[in-house]
Amino acid sequence: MRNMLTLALIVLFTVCGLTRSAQAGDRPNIVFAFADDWGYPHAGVYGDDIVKTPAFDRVAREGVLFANAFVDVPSCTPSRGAVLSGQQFYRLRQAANLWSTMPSDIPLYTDLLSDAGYHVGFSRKGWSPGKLEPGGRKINPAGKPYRTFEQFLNKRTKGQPFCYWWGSHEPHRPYKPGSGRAAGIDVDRIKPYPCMPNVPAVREDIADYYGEVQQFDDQVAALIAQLEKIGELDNTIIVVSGDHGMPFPRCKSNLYDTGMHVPLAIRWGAKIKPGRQVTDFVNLADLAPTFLDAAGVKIPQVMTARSLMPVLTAPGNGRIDAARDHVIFGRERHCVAQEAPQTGGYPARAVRNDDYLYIRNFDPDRWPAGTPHYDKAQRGTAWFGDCDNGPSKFYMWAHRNDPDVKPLYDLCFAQRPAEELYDLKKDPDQHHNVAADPAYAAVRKQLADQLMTYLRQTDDPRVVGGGEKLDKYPYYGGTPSWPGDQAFEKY
Ligand SMILES: [Ca+2]
Repeated sequence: MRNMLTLALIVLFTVCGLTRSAQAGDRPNIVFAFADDWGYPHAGVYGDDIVKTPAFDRVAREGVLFANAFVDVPSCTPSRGAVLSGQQFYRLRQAANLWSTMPSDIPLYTDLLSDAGYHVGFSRKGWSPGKLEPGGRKINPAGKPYRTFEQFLNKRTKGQPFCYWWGSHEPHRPYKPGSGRAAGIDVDRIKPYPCMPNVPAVREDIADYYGEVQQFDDQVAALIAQLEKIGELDNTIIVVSGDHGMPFPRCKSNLYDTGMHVPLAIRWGAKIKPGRQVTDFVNLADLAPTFLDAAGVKIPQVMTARSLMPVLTAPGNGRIDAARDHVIFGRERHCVAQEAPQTGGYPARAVRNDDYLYIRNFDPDRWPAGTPHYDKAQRGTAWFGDCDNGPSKFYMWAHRNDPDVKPLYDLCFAQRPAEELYDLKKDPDQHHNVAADPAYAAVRKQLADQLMTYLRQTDDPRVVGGGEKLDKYPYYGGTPSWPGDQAFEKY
């Protein structure tokens, strides 16, 4: 009899798409604080002793810190689309690109949680930039818009679990020159990633970026304070991360760690043992099935990402799940920045594990940062349109023929071969491509096979056919363009 009752309950919860943890009053809230262009390792808890991130550090200290979190795409719209859909970006049709649309038939965790009774909303930058209408959606994929967290909270019914997306505008460009220094950033101690020249113009630019990272962190602190005030802190899954790396040359819109590797910390009251540090490889698309799993909502089969729940609830440190030993990611169109009349982006995919980064560039005739040409009447449409305009880019252009700068300029802006392979133990900065070195032939083949097998299994149109469509979808935004000769005078 008891067995029959148990069976009946299992059937009941299965029919409702719910598991035991999803019973009324037992479901966690979700607060996702998502920075715009915040790269690894720019947080105190990761050892950066220049930028101050006490709120992020607290989430890590009271929860779990991830050493190997990567975005799915180093570009705002598709990175956010992958997080929301739990799918590889190349399966999202138009939404694989920047300034696109999100087709309404793609399931998103936000909609599924809303259907399951959650109060769902966002403030500031949600799924963006893009247009809703062409995809047939009425509201932002991140939920209904609210000006503040408090206004969002005021609209929930008593006892209703909530799912909130705080999309900061920081540290996206433009920056107010000198704002980092004014915020107390120690400019002279800044060490740029080695792909950029270590000169005052670049350090000042990074200081301004750091200043905005601190502004984002202040916002995270305010979210935590609000949760404490309403007594929901310990029943809330707080996730803090960024949508891709910093908006600097060879960073944002690139498949190197400088574009893909992001901070990630998650706090969830007593459910996560405090102070844990894990090395499991995470693709931020994993957040969608994680949130559904935590809420007891069935994970749609189309989701290619995997729930992090086993990693979150395990007690240990280091590598929790042996299968989480790599991530696969890529990019398509960031801006419309190739030689006209090419309307596509820079199609590429990659696999990253503990030891290697292997990148497959599908069309090496294209330009990874966009065309260097800027004369509209001649050939180009946008001058390095995939790299945000700013002092570091301007400095490198102004000094591109200097012997010290030329090799770095080429790393950032020159064309790249079809295959890139980096030996991370010897070359953590990923500057020395060994794909053509016979000593690495076996490794190169093993990684290429692993990547291609996965892309085929997950119906990547660049591999199974139809990839040219990704070049032709409408682009609804603008592209950084030639700023005029006067922009370089001070460098
Ligand atoms: Ca962004």
